Amino acid sequence: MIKELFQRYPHNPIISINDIPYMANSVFNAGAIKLDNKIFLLMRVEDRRGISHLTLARSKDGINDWQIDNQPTLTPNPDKYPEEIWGIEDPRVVFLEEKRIMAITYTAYSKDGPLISLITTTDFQNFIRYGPVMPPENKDAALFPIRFNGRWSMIHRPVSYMLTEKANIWISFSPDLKHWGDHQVLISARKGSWWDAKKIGLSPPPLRTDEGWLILYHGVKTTVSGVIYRLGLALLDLKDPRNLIARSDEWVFSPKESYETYGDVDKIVFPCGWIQKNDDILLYYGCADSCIALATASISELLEWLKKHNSLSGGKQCT
Ligand code: BMA
Repeated sequence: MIKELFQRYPHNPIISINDIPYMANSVFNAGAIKLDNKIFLLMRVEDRRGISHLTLARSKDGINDWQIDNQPTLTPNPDKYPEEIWGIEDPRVVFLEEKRIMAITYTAYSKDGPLISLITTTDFQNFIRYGPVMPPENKDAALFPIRFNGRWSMIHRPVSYMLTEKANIWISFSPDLKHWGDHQVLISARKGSWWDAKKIGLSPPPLRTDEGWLILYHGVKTTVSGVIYRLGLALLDLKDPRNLIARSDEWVFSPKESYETYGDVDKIVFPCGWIQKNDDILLYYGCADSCIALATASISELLEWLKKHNSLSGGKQCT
């Protein structure tokens, strides 16, 4: 059998609703970060009303013995932040090296649609809320850990239904994390029967490698039996992330196991976090909007594969 690039942990899922110490509907899409030699997952938990909040889990090896908070870590605060009325979802956690703080970008589900909000913290106990940083409709945002020519940079995914049926990945810049500009399209959704036609969005935050910023993104294909969320790879220039160096033609990970194909929303793999351990990565992904699973991959193998499957090279560009 041909070896897949991502290997599923054999005892998946690693966290499901029965592990949550209070009543809720589902636990899925989690941001991930390593702190004080522990791996932290900031998990999206959907309550039984349908409103999501974020709850922290921690483990020494990032695989077993997850200690989960007895109560939500971050709850929507619609009194002060009305855009959080229908919940907070899908966090991406990035350590900002120069400030030595964690930046959490997440979806706030407002009455005008989903938008991007930002929170910073050093300890997951005290939080500084920046409020909305991108207006609706927008999702799937993460910061880069460093500045580029003095400016912070964020990848995100706005949606416009005016002229295009597609939703593309964008990149923007800010001097202070609060005010964002110089917006431009970074990666476009493909068309027709492609696995990433229709909608694409950043999955975990960009990962720095010797060859560039490694991007894992989700692509949505619409079929008569519903949507399929799969994952593909891209690479951005280390010094100027506006330059797309490579983009995979094929997907690299797709729903296959029963916990990925059946749940509140079928056929979804949705990572919001990954942790680097030397050449390996631990990828944490939401499955069918119902539980959290783990897959591993080798960074050098991903980069090697991406070179061979780069749809931007050799005139193979096909949309
Ligand atoms: C996306 C996001 C994710 C969700 C996925 C599948 O738009 O809202 O939170 O996992 O849809 O339902």
